[in-house]
Amino acid sequence: MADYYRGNKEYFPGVGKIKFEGKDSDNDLAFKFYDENKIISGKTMKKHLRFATAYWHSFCADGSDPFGNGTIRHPWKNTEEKADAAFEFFSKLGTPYYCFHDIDASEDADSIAEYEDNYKKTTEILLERQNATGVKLLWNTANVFSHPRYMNGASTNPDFRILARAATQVKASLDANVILGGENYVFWGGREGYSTLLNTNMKKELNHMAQFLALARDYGRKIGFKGSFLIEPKPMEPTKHQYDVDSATVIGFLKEHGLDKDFKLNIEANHATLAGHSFDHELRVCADAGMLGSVDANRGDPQNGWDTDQFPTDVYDALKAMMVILDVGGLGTGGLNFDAKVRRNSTDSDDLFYAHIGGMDTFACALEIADKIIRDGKLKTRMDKRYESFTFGKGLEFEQGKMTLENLRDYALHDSPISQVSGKQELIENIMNQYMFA
Ligand code: XLS
Ligand code: CA
Ligand code: CA
Repeated sequence: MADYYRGNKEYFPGVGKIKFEGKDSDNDLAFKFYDENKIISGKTMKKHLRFATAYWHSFCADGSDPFGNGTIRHPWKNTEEKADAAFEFFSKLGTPYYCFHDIDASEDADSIAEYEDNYKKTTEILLERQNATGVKLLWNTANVFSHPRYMNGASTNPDFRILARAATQVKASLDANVILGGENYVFWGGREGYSTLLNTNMKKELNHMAQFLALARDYGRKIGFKGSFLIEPKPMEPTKHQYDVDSATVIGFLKEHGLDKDFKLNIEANHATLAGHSFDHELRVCADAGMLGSVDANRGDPQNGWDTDQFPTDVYDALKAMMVILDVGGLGTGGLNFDAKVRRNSTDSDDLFYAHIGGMDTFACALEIADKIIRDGKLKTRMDKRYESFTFGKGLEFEQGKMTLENLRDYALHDSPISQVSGKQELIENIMNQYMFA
């Protein structure tokens, strides 16, 4: 029996199960670093990394861009064939999870009844294939940004009728999620924002968004959704200004509206770049707030100001991300989703495999190195030392809230002359390289 799923037809015939062969292998269709069974600090790589494949980029997108038609022709013709191709791919590659938008997997329709009916049938199709392969749903979401009706937003639309229409998609997506055993549910507000404040009541729109999210939460909990609701920040594109700019903005919004108990964040590396932050900055902000939910591991391009959704290949960047993830005890019910697409001119079907293999190997390397750095504890010792003055005496009293501003002034007045303390950045960066290339 083949160790991968095949429906009525095989969609990736030249490719078998992708196996781990180690760094000296010259088999392009093998993992060089990702060994799913390898134990890293008591847990397999598979359990640490919780990789997911994205339905939309891999099985829907065709390479088209604003200047040209699609270059990639998919052989699947309907919902069932697409699901067969997707699960064949997941099971050959070995990503234990997948993610989808309602209308990636299911056919859209103007009639709500037809849309819901399609989605119910699609859910059965997906469930069958989940059961056949053991591949699980990391998250799904509703695409309430592509259809022209959402041109002014979904939950922040100035027209209540559109907001209600968006609710039908979110409700149906939560229904599907619960049937499929989804571990999270995502909101990405691509058109929740504005293009000019001259026609926008921002306060009203933000209150509507919060109210809408609260209703989605209440409905989800009512039907038995136990996972995390996730908000995915992005500062712009397609909207000029998106309300969920970055982690700090989203966390403030969730707290202001009392949503921080049920909602966490889904951090995308590419969106961090667009927000003018680093990937590890965005992760760290969430981690420190106890709100790191999941990760879209695709990167942007430092020279482009748009969302290139490329597969991650930069081990240094992935390493800094994994250091944050391991530091907070792992991804929990989240995962590393490749919300990434092959380039427009990568037109062979095996390119999709190379892309994912590269991304998975990149994070496998990052995991091993991050684990070593954390276990060695050298960087942690250095960091702790930097803050040593808060561990005793007046520094400790300050941290414990026992000092007033006058106390601080009096302490400073009687303190001995202050000597400079170096941050040692260059040395630390050298140590990082030593770990990477040891
Ligand atoms: C777009 C977003 C989107 C979300 C899911 O930039 O990354 O794909 O992840 O709607
Ligand atoms: Ca993106
Ligand atoms: Ca994303």
